[in-house]
Amino acid sequence: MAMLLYADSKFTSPYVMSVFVALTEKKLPFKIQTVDLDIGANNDPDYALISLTQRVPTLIDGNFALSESSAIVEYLDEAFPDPPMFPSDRQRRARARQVQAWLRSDFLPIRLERPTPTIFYQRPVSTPLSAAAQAASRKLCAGASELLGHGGDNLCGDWSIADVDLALMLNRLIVNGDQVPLALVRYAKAQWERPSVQGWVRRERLPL
Ligand SMILES: N[C@@H](CCC(=O)N[C@@H](CS)C(=O)NCC(=O)O)C(=O)O
Repeated sequence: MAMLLYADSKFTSPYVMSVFVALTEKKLPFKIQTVDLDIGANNDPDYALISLTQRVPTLIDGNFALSESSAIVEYLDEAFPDPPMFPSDRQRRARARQVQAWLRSDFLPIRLERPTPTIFYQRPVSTPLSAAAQAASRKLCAGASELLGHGGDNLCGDWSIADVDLALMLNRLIVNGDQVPLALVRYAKAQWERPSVQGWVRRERLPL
């Protein structure tokens, strides 16, 4: 039976994107059910019965419902190991998970001032970054440059889902014309060309 992915109706959630990419990479059959976050449909009692967090993404696999994007991707990776979403080497895998957790728990000023509709609806903003967002941007670029200092195409050797998450965060800055080192721009661009990522980027979207 096809799995069901609950997604935001405008397809701008970076967390839904991460799960979409994992399902697509693994060529798993799945359907998408949209939830209109603009009207708070995620707080409807019916959705709360399905989604413990009342957020998207939530994945339904048979009678099992799971929220939190990184938990979903790890679940998929254990249930359907091929192709893997994380490096096989333990320390590289830990690094990929660290990056995922870091991107989800930090960089709030960037997320607020450079929201994902600026990427997926190609509507860059002209407001300069606040001092807090500039500091977050410096931290992000320093960390990403350090992680990619090996000169390879991916964060942790082989491609992993953390590359998608990092490219998304960098693109928040890049598409809005904020300063990002050229090596990171090239990295984000290459990651963005991945067919599974393009499958999300090119989705038909409702008007903003
Ligand atoms: N940590 C969660 C974050 C999920 C999240 O923040 N989803 C947003 C959309 S991007 C949402 O559902 N917002 C609605 C709300 O919180 O009311 C994950 O990784 O899945």
